[in-house]
Amino acid sequence: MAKKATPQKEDKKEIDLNLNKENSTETFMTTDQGVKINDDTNSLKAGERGPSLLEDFILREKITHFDHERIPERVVHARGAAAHGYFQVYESMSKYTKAGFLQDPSLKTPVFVRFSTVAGFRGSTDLARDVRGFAVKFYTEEGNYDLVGNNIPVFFIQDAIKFPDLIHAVKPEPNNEIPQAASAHDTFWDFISLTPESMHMIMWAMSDRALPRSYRMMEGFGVHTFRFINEKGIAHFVKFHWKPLLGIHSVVWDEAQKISGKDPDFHRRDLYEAIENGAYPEWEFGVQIIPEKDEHKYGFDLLDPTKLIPEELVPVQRIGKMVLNRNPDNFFAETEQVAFHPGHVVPGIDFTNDPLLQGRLFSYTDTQLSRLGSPNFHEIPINRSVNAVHNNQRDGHMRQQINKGQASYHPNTLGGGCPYQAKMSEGGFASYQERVDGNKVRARSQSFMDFFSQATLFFSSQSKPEQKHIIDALRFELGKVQTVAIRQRMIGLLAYVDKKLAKEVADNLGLEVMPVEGLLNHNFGADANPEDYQNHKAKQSITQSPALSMAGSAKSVQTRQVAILAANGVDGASLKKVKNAVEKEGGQVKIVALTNGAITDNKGNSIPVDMSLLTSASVLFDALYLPDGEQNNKALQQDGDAIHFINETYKHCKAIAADGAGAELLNASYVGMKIKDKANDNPGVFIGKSSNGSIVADFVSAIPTRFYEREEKGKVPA
Ligand code: HDD
Repeated sequence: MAKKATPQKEDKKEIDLNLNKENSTETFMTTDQGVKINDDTNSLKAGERGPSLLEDFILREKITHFDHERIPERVVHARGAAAHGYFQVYESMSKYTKAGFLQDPSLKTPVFVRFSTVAGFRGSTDLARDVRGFAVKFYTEEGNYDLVGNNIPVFFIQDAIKFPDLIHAVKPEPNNEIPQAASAHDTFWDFISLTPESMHMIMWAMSDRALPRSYRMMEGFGVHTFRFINEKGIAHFVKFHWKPLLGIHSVVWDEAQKISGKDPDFHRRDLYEAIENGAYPEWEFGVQIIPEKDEHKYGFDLLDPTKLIPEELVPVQRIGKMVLNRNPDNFFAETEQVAFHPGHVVPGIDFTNDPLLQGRLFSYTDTQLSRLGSPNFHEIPINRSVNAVHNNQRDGHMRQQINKGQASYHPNTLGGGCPYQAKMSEGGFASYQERVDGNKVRARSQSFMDFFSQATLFFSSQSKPEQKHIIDALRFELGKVQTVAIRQRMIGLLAYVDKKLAKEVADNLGLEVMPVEGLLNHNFGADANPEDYQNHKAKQSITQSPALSMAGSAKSVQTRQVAILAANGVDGASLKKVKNAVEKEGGQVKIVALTNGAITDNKGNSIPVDMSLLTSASVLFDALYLPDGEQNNKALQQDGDAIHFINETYKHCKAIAADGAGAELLNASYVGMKIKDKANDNPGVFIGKSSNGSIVADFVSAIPTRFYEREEKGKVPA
């Protein structure tokens, strides 16, 4: 069980941000120069019907500012949402690292966390099939530490030099900018089919991990192997994890596509509302620690970002907790302008030679220069360190700091030698002294040449429904690819992962499984001999890793959304009973009715409606309850949207309960046919009487569960 966090006393970052906050309440409107404005709605003109005058500084200022409001969006991870919070370590990690924020369990380190999709533009949908960014900025007393990770523990490529190619391939195609926020197109799969190292990541990206139910219900990973360094200078390798306390949950693909239409802000809204409602998202911080002597113990290279260390081999120690408890005040100022960088480290944490990480260490500052426009982006309030900044960097666009004194160089005497360099004992950062020896070569290590064994491990570790979803995702994605040769090459690659998987995808595409010709030729320099770079499928010490499956994840009703379909005449007691039971467990209930406004129950009481069938959809909920009442159920039976709502809830394998006459409404839907089918045991469908309590507890505990068994019983028309 997670340990309880102590209440927050003082958040240094919040205090720091407050210095820049503006509040217009009870104030006069002014120009940017502070001059009070008398008329903000009419421009200055030569006569009421005459031309506007250049002299109108109020008009010019307002329009000029507007004209320059936009900045370039992030080249990747453009769409995201963020929140403030804090991190607290459970016990001192001094044995492994001297990082100050990992020493003292009573210390709360402020954090700002941004979640994102990768491929879509800023205005794209949250529910794209995509990797999710999980970037954490720790405002530590020793400066900013950024853990810029994803919700998937591995990556597509082994070397940063291929990153622009990967991203060009996945982004909308350059001739017509189609498709938006989707990998299901020719250029992506063309690149992937020529990049066998991506196959492990592809298994993850085609799994339901790429369709999170909520940012609050996904894991985070630092991906690369990093180093912890303790006070004595002793290093350990470390992999970072974030474990969500609500468990890991996903939606299904059909649902994701529909959410994208019904509420493209689904994840953003979910995060924002959870925090506004005081249901603060929480993750435990996990580490896998590997002594340096074990560097070559695992049959794969710790520097290879397409590999993970199975938790069954090196357990994840949960060493602290992160709580997100405050929404940003201003999306642009905070969420948009925050600048993360894997190179923002503090003493006690250092890099490894992972060639993907090494390239990232260049890219992030570089991209901020074009995105935020100045080397002074560290002075933007959301980015500035809570530890004071003193150095000889000077000037540049939009400089905020007013550096005093004559000397802006080091060494100096005129400034008294200040600012001083800090000894390691005074907290100065000194890079880990790793011995490195080698020829200067443009090459990849032979130890990276195992492209498939962990892809196979991942696929074999999935539950049956999870495997089915991967197969369906590949059928969908490759089915959207127009070039048959690309589909064929992909089938060939999939056969290296799992023959049955390849066959099932091939059958759907009307193709045969055939070996890939010249599989690896494309991955090396023009003069390289492909024979030197053949895949060696390494023997794995395990064939199953249950931690890779979401099937056994913790399930909590907290913050889950339940729809109650109701109309006039609803049995008020039946409605209230389930509403109260759901809310008692921390779930939320919305009354969905034929129209907005209010409905009247069987006792004449008015019940406010939360959403009409027009403005809601089953895909926005986790479960459905049909309360008792003759009149209301008759009215709903006549409504096609109500029937569709039920069918779709069933199709997406969610819990459904029907109380008393609610069963008649259920019978009028497709589910009715399933109920009559004696061979079907109707998992997740609860029919009975709420008055004797028979269905309430079963339904409530089923809310976070998906009953994927239903998918084996044929497709639901919805
Ligand atoms: Fe990256 C943004 C995560 C590889 C170059 N990356 C970015 C963000 C996340 C990641 C979460 C969004 C940060 C935010 O919310 O502002 N990136 C990763 C992970 C990778 C990875 C986990 C592999 C393990 N990235 C990667 C490579 C390169 C980049 C190999 C370039 C060589 N990433 C960038 C970038 C971005 C970025 C272009 C775009 C916006 C930004 O940095 O601030 O520099």
